Amino acid sequence: MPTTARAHTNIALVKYWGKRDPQLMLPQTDSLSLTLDRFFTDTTVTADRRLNHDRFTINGQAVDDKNTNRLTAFLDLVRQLAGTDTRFNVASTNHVPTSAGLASSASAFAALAAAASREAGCHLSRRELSRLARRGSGSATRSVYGGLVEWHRGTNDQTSFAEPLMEKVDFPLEMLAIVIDASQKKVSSRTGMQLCVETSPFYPEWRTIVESDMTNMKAAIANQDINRIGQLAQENALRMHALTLSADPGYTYFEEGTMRAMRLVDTLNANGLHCYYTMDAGPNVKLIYNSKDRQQIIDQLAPVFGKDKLIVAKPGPGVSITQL
Ligand code: 2P0
Repeated sequence: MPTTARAHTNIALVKYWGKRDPQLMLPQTDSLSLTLDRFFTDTTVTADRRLNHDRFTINGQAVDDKNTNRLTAFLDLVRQLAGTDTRFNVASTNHVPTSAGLASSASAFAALAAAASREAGCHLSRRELSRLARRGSGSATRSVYGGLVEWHRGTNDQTSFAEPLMEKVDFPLEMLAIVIDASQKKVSSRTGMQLCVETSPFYPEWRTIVESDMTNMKAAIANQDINRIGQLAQENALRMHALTLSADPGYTYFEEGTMRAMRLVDTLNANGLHCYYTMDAGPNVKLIYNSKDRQQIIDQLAPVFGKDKLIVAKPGPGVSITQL
């Protein structure tokens, strides 16, 4: 019987940017994110004893050799857990608004971890699932849970997992993605973060900054203080991006449109319409604001970026086994 899981992507408010152990996928720092309702992956896994290698499709297309190797290595971990050598047929569909460039390995590996482990006969706890998803992609560790989620960096495979801070977000925190460029990113997160760890003179400082950002962000969440959450997320994102600028060779994920969005948000803020920005390993900008201000913010952004480039997302749920 096939098993299907659905997982939603997440956007970090305190970013994960660097590994301490690339083999075990242990991060350098803790991180904290918001799982979103709007972007998700459905993955169906079918154990098939007749196969002599795993087979993968994403949105109906066969995946290339590099990704096949990465996905097979992940399924090897699942087989190890389950004590089986069965091969799997994996069909994954990303539900992301057309060519938004926001597809994420977070939802992909969280859904694959859930569907494959269940199909292999393992009934993992959510903590075990979070640890397993981590081995596929760091940010997937957090997508096991809904709402506001903390990933403890831990010191080994057992202790590096995510936990929910607030699974059901009961205050009006919202995000809006401005799609600046939907094409493939030029420097992958994996390569980019490793370069920063190895070459940015500011990297040691980043570790210290994240410690205080985690403390301050958790306090802001406890106070349901959306402006403070936004301010902290914006500062944290800028400092993460300062690592890319200060790497050797230095580079940036920002494009002209990214800068335009940042400046516009600064102006809105100065005029009393509170919203804050965060960027990940790409040029797209995500705004953080109180949902009551959504329409006013859209009215200001739409003439500059186009209404079809603005995607509103609310807090979303954790991973689940689904029947399609
Ligand atoms: C994050 N990002 O915390 C950070 C902020 C992007 C910027 O996690 O190498 O795809 O698979 O662990 O998780 C993107 O990196 O990287 C990411 P791997 P991943 O969300």
